[in-house]
Amino acid sequence: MPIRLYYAPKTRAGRVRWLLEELATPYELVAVDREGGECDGSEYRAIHPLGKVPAIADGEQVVFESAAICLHLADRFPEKNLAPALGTPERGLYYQWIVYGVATVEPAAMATFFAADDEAKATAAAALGEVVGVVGQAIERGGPFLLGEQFSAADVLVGSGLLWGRDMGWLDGQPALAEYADRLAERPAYKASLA
Ligand SMILES: N[C@@H](CCC(=O)N[C@@H](CS)C(=O)NCC(=O)O)C(=O)O
Repeated sequence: MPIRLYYAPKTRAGRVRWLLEELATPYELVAVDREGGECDGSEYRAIHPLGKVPAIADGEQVVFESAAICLHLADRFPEKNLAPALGTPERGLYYQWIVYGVATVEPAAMATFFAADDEAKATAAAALGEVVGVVGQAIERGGPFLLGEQFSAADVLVGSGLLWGRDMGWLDGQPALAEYADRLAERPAYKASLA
């Protein structure tokens, strides 16, 4: 039975779809539309208690939270090499970047996106620039990916946020970061995930 991805376009479900494409494993998209789609309101809350996307059903197992789903899927298909081995220095860096993506980059991006006025937006954008600059410095020191030569699920987690920000001009003035985002956007799996 293929993995079911509870999905809505232009949401964090996109990063899970990208990872599934990188894994080249069969999956099924289940449209979540709270206004009358295949999986609306209360029925969907049996899958995700807050009614949010993404979530997956992998056989009987349900997982929600995009980072947890990506960590789980990368481990589930070890032969695809999207996660370093447990207990290695690379695994530590892998955790670092995945958590940095959701716990540090995302809140800074949200603060910029939802800033109430121009002054607040400028302040938030400056803070976001510093936060994503850390990613750019890491790529400059040891790219082309966050773990060096090895592309991993960490690039999907961090990269999905950067690609969203790139479209809003948030990577302007950060050439290493912009090149990293361009490199990710060229991946066939990323392109397939947009279809
Ligand atoms: N931390 C969660 C965030 C999930 C989330 O907020 N999803 C948004 C879309 S990106 C959503 O479903 N919003 C619909 C709603 O809140 O009703 C994750 O990474 O999965």
